[in-house]
Amino acid sequence: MEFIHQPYQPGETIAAIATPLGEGGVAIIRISGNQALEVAEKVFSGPIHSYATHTVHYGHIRNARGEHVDDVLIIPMLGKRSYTGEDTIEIHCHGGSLITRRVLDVTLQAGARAARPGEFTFKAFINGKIDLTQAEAVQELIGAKNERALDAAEEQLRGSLSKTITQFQKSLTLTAAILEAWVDFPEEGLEFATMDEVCTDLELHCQKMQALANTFHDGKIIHEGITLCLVGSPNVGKSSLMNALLDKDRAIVSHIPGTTRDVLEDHIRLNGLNFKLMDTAGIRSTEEVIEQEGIRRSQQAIQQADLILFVLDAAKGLDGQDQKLMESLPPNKTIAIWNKTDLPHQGLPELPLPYVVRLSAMHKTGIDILHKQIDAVIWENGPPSKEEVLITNVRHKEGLLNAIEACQNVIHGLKTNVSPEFLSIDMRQALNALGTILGTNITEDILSAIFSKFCIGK
Ligand SMILES: Nc1nc2c(ncn2[C@@H]2O[C@H](COP(=O)(O)OP(=O)(O)OP(=O)(O)O)[C@@H](O)[C@H]2O)c(=O)[nH]1
Ligand SMILES: [Mg+2]
Repeated sequence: MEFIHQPYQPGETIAAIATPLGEGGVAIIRISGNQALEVAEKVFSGPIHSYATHTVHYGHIRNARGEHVDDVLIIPMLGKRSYTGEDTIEIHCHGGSLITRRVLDVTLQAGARAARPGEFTFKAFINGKIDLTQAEAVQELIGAKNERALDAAEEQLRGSLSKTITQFQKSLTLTAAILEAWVDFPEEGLEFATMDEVCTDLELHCQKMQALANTFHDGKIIHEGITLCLVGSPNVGKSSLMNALLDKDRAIVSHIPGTTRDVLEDHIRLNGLNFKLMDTAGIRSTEEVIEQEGIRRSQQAIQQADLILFVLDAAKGLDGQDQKLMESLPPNKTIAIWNKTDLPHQGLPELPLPYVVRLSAMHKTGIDILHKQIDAVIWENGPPSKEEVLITNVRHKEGLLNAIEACQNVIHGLKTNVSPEFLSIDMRQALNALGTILGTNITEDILSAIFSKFCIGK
C-alpha cells in the first residue's frame, strides 16, 4: 500500500522527534515498528530487551563508532500497549535542536526510517487502535485554539462520534438485511418487516443523521471561530467600538469622517470562542479615489463576515445613507448598534432588524450587553453542551449527507414500488458513506490527504 504517495510496509520501523523543535529541557525521539527494539538496542547502552514494558531506564546513546552522543532516559512500550499498536521506544534526551537531531540521526543510521507527517497516528489507525474520526480528533486536539474546540476534540477522541456513526450503521445494516431478504425470499421476506415499517424507520434515521449533520454549524464556529465585521457610515464610532471590544488602542479614532481607509484586523477570545474583528472604512458616496477603494474593501469584508455589527450614531439618528446601507445587510446575521448614547439624543427610531443594542464605545458602557447579544446570535438554538456530539469536519458532514441521500432514494423507491434489488444497492451506498467517516472503506489518496496535514512525529 501507499502512504503519502510513497510505498508503505505495515510494521515498518520509523523514527521522529515528537516534541517541538527549539530549545527546551527535554526532547522526545520516538521509534515505532517491528524493529523498534533492535534499533534502540543498537544505540542505547543498556539491555532494553530485558526491561519490563512501560518502565523508565537511564543510560546513554552512542553512535555507530561507539562515541557518546547524549545521556538519556528510555521507555519501552511493547506490543499492542502503545500509541501505534506496535513496539515503541521513547528516548528522552536533552532538549536542544542540534542534540535532538543528532540522537534522531543515530536511530536512522541504526535502521529506522524517518517518519512521514502523521505516520505514528496512521499506524494507530491501520492497527485498529483508533478509527479515522479519532485520528482526526488527535489533529484537532493539537491544533485547538480555544477551550470549546478542545472539549469537542476530546469528545471525538474518546469515540463519541464513532459510537453514534456505528449505531447508524447497525440500524441501517438491519434494514439492508431486510431488503436482501425481500430479494431472496419474496414471499416470506415481508414477515420480517412491512414496507411501511421500513419506510418509517428509514425516515427516522434520516432525521437523526440530518440533526447530526446540522451540528456542523456549531462545530465550525467552535473550530474556526467567527469573523465579525464592523460597518456603518463614516464617523459613527466603528473604530472606537473596535478598540472597546479589543480593550486596546488598536484603530485610529478621529472626529474627521473617513478616518479609516483600509480593513483593519485583530483577534479576541470571547466566551471561549475565537473572533476575528474587522474594522472597515465608513460607507458613503465619495469622489475620492482612495476612500472609494476603502469602501470597496468594506463591502468585501461584509461578504466574508459571519456576523456584522452595523454601527449608528444615536446623536445623529438614522439618515438616508444609513438606511440604504442597512437594507443591503443580511438581517439574520446583523446586530444594529446605537453608539454614542452618552450624548443627548432624540427618541431612537425602530429598526427593521431583530437585534439592536445601545451603547457608548467611548465610555465603554453597554459592551457587556453586546457580548451577550453576540453569543445569542451565534448560538441560535442555545450553545451546545460539552458532551454533545458535534461534527467539526466537512468530510464527516459530506459522509452523512451522502448516507441521507441514499436512504432517501430507498424511501422513494419503496413508495414507488421499485424492485428491492435496486434498493439494496442504494442501501449499501448509505452504509459505505457512513463507513468513509470511520475510515473503513476509504481510498489511500484520501488517507494521505488527511494525514499529511499532521506534523512529523505525531
Ligand atoms: N460621545 C461619544 N463620542 C464617540 C463615541 N464613539 C466614538 N465617538 C467619537 O466619534 C468620532 C468618530 O469615531 P471613530 O471611531 O473614528 O468613527 P468611525 O466610525 O471609525 O469613523 P470612520 O473611520 O471615519 O468611518 C470620534 O471623535 C470619537 O471620539 C461615543 O460612544 N460617544
Ligand atoms: Mg474608523
